[in-house]
Amino acid sequence: MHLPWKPLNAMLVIAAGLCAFAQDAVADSVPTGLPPSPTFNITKFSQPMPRFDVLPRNAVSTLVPAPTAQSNQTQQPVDPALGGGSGPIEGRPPGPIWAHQEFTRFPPQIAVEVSQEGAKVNNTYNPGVPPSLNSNINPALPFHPRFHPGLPDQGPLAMWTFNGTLPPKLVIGRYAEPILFREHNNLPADKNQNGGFGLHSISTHEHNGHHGAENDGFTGAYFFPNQFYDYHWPIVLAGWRSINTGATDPKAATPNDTGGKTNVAGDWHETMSTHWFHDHMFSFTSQNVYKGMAGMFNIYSALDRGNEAINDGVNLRLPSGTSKSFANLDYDVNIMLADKAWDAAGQLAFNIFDFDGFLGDRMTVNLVDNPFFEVEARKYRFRILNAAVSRFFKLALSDGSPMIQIANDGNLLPHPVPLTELDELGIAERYDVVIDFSRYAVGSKVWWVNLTQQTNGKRPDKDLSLSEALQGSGNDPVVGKFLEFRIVRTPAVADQSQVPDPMIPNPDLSAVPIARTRTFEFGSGGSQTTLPAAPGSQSDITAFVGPWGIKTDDQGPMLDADYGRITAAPGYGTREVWTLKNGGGGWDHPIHIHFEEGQILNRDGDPNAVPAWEKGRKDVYRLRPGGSVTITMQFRDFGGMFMEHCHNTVHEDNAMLMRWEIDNNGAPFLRPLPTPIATPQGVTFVPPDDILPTAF
Ligand SMILES: [Cu+2]
Repeated sequence: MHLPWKPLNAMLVIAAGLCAFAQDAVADSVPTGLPPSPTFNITKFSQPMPRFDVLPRNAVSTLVPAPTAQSNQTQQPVDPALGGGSGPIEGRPPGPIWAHQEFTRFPPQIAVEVSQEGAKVNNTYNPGVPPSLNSNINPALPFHPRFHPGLPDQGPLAMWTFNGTLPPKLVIGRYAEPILFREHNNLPADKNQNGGFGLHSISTHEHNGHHGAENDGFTGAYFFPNQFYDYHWPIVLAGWRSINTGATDPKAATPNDTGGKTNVAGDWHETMSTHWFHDHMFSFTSQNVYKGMAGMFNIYSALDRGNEAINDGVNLRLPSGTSKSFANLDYDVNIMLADKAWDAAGQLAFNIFDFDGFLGDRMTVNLVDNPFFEVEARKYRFRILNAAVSRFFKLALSDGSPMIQIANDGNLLPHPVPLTELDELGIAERYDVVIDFSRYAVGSKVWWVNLTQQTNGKRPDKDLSLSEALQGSGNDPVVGKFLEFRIVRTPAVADQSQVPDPMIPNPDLSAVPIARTRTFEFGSGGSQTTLPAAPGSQSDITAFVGPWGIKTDDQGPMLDADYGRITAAPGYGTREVWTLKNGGGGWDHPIHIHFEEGQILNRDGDPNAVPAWEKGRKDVYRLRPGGSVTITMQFRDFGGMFMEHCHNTVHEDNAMLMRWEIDNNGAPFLRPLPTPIATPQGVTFVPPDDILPTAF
């Protein structure tokens, strides 16, 4: 409360009278804790599902000012609502520690420039496909920021998105083509202008980019209205410093523009495909992501190039299309699942009082309510993202027929897995599946059904059978059919796609010695050891108090988040084994570890308990009630500070998050790294306020 930009916890927000919902009006309505979202008489499957809005890929020369390795500290006046005075135009922390690592080696080749702002009409929608492949949506018509044509437009304070518009945004990238992602913060300078929830300071995480920490959206490296932040995404294969350094392995390659490919350094077993990016503001991630700060990022490679016709012995030829050398979206569809709620005026609503988690009572796909999607009678790939705050989804087709899971999180699996019901999809997890619609008659319909009933933010109640879910659940309106596939025609061009086996085997770490083992227990009853602190001091800014916490290596209390605390510091280049334990209480926690992809060695100590769809690389590990997951990772290529946290974002915000960093025992990363303290007038650095005994 001492600084106008200090993150406020919900209790302080109540005290300040900022909340849109009087607490006594929250009459325990299931599942939202809010009055039920009024239907406005809209019906399911009465509007088309929009494909994502593809962000322009511009020349780097279009960026003014030009991007720089170190943060651009050119001064500008600061709005009085942010304390006045002057401050830097770029919110990235200054100096060499937060300079883009390997900026000269991997100079940006593509600029993607976005603005975080309030909802407005989209007049430049680019779905990347013709209307025939987008349920006949005419992209030339204004696209309104609304969940359904029968609902009002979202106001600029209710919804904050990339470029302020819908549909959600898609970035197209490929290996060896570094992207400079410049994000402008055009949110209101007055933090109270938030429609009842959300915070105007932001930090965008490219989940799970293998980039330097300065580009990871560190929770404490946030920036303010009227500033920008340059994120440098080099898009390199992990291991590029030590494996295949001569770029001679033909499977480690990137698609060129003419149907061929160019070799790149690194381990092809680390090739990634389906990412997303989202806000990571300290203690406000749940509210900001719910408000719309989320997009997806498809990464293309010679293995997964997004062209199903090129037969070069490397290309896996997954469903996509044929017209472009790479990144055909015709039959490769991004899907963002999120439950939402709205108030009596139809404006997005959020319950900031429930620290167990927040659930909506309306299902959205690509941020519209229960839509339909027209498909051809052929194979499609769907990249399914769970972008909910606290909800798990379990998907089946309404006729009980199979899907083929080909990827988990960002990574193609070693082998495709046919499934009639997918596993529960935890928050932030991604499952890529292939559905073959050629088995259906033209004119027929089939639906995606959510089988998971959830009425509490802690965890799912239960998974229903398909027949039960098709009846719906009186307790949970998000159970049941949520997307209608309409099989509208046979394809004009024969389906040339394949689902090959094998796809991408795991990297072989067996020759890398295990340097350390660590244990992290996730549970309730968190406490904060660095508070109370003097007003305006480091811990007062970096630490938070909430019911959730993490206990490390069985030492001390279950600790609340403090991004000034170093919890773990694996040595650069080393391999470690981490066990993630559920602290009990029947909760489930989807745990996200930034930067490095992990392999699950066992569940609950049993290597045979790892299901086939979890046998690839992962970045989110669902613990399941009472369970544990043991994983292995290698820490390499870049340095800096990263995070590990629950991706039930309400748990993350209150305060189940910790900082780890890669220890190089000296330059260029320093030991330990100083903590950035963000203010609109500039970022300063302070030493860590706490280092756990087993960190280094
Ligand atoms: Cu959790």
